[in-house]
Amino acid sequence: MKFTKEKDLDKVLNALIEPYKNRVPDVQNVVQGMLIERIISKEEDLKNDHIAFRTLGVPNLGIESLEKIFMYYGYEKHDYYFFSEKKLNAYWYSHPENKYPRIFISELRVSDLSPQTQKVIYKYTDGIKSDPVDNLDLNNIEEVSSFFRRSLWELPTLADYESLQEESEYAAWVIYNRYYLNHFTISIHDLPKPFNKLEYFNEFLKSIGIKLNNSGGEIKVSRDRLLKQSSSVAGKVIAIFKGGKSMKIPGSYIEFAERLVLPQFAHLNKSNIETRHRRDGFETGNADKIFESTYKSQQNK
Ligand code: OOG
Ligand code: NI
Repeated sequence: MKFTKEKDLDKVLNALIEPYKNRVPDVQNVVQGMLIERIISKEEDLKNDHIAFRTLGVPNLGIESLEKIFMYYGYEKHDYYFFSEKKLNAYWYSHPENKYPRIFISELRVSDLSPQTQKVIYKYTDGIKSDPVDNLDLNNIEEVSSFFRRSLWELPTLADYESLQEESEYAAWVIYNRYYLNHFTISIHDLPKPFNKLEYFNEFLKSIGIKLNNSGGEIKVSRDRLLKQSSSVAGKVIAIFKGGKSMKIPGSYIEFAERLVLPQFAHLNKSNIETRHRRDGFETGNADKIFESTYKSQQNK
């Protein structure tokens, strides 16, 4: 049973990554660059630290709905994070089999927004009368895979998209991009020296033309200094709105993470270091800035 579920999880994760790669040309640029520079010898050498999704905190949707899919495939739920200014909640998840990426799911605290913005969001979500994940057959991989691409609400109008963007860029992102993968994350610490340090890796990224999110500095560092993260600025995708108007809007991005060895394992030999010896989880201060990878302030800089 366990084995079947893991095979299913492999398929679901693949089905998420494929459309993501098509939407984010930077993925190919980074992979090609790493191959040319011989940082990796094949694409499969890349380790995916985590993937992330965004959702709307309204009845029948939100974290509580989306997480059910991953928990069904064996993921376990961990810490809660709160972002007061951006009005978001988030949790992270991990799989006991650590070849699987961690998952970070955030949701917009819709009831904290202005009545006008809430009205725009509810215009799209009011029709959702039951949790769509409850209506999914989680044993049916095709059904689960297509769920992430399927729209749960009507195509937004450009006017609604722009009005959401005024108050919450996150809201605007979700209303158009839905459950498309927001980012995957290249794990840096196991790469060959000197690319295993984010300071150095970022210089490599910039040398191949990757634009980095510099909100709070290019490298976001956790309070314990053991989790370092950086991310690309999301490239634009062509959005076609209801009524046929189109505009280029921020799509998805790539993240890069370096997890340092915990102090209590500092004495271990490099060859004996496993995932459990490194800093796990996430960090509110880092995440708060990483969200901005899809924000105008980063896009237009
Ligand atoms: C997620 C931002 C936070 C992290 O690793 O802390 C994050 C998002 O942009 O949806 O990815
Ligand atoms: Ni992330």
